[in-house]
Amino acid sequence: MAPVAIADFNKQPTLAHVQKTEAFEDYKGGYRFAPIEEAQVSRAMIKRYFNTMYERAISDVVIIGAGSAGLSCAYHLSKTRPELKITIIEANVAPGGGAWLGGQLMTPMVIRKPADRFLRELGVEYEDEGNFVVVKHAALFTSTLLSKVLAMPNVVLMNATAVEDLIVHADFEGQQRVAGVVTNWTLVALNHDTQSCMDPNTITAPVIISATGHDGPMGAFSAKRLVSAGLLKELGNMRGLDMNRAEPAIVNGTREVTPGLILTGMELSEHDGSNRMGPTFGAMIGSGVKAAEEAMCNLDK
Ligand code: 48N
Repeated sequence: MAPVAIADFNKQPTLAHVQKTEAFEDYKGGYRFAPIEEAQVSRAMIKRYFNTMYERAISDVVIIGAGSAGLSCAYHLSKTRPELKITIIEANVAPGGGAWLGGQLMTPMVIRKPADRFLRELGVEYEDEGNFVVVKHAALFTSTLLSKVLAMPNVVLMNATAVEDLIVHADFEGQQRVAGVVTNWTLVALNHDTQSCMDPNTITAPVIISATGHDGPMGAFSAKRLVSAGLLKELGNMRGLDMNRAEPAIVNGTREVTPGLILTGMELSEHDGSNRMGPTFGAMIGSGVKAAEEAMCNLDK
C-alpha cells in the first residue's frame, strides 16, 4: 500500500480499512503516525487506571504524600519487600513536594552525612563539602528518586488525589486503629464548599504512612486529623529552626504514632513539636527509610 501522503493525513480512514503501515517516512517525505481512533486512547487509559483503582482498593501499605520523605520511604520499602502492594496517594498533580528546590527558591540541595549514602545508592552525583554534600539541583535528586520509585513493579502512584480522611476501626476492646484512607480527586477535595456533598472513595491497608509535610494546603494532614478525631490530645506544633537538633529528632522520632499510622518527614515535627531544619534534606531521607523499617516490623508482627 502506498504511504499515505501528508496531505491526506486528516482523511485517515477508520481503522477497519487501514492496513498496518510498515515504514514511517522521516521528516523529508512527511512524518506520519500509525493511525488511531480516539476511543482507543480513552480506553487505554480508562482500562489501566480503573483496574489499578479496583486492585489497590485493598493495599498492603498506603503512603500519603510523595515528597522527599514519602518517596524515600516508598523506595526503601518497595525495594526491600517487593511482594508488598504499596500505594502512594499524592494530592498535587506533580509529586515531589518541597524537594524540587533547595531553599528560598535556590536550586542546589544540601544533604548532611550520613544520608549521602542514599545518593550513592540512587546514583545521584554530588559535591562533597566534608560534613555535607550538595546535589547540583534538587530536581536531580527528586526526579531520580521518583523515577526509581515509579519503576518498582509493586508501587502505584495516584497523584492529583487527596486523602480527605482516615479510616479508623475499633477492635473488641475499643482500641482504635487506623485501617485505611478516604480519598477524592484533589480538585474535588478543594471544592467541597462549592457543591453539595461529593462523596469520597476508600483504600484499606494494615499500615498507613503519612508524609504530608508541615505546610501547603493540606500540610500535616494526618497529625491534624488525629486531633480532630480525638486520637491525639493536641499538636506539638513545629518549633523554630535548629538544624543540629531538628534532623536527628525527626529521624529518631519516626514511628507508629497511633496503631496503624506511622508519621514521617516534616509532618512529624508538627505532631511532636520538634524543630524545623530548613533547607537540608538528609532527615527526610533518613526518616523515610526508618518509616519503611517501622512498616515492615508492623506488618511482620
Ligand atoms: O515535601 P513535603 O511537604 O514533606 P516531606 O516531609 O516529604 O519533606 C519536607 C521537606 O520538603 C521540608 O519541608 C524541608 C526539609 N524543610 C524543612 C523546613 O524547616 O522548612 O511533601 C508532602 C507531600 C506534598 O507533595 C503534598 O502535596 C502531599 O504530601 N500531601 C498530601 N497528599 C495527599 N493527601 C493529602 N491530604 C496531602 N497533604 C499533603
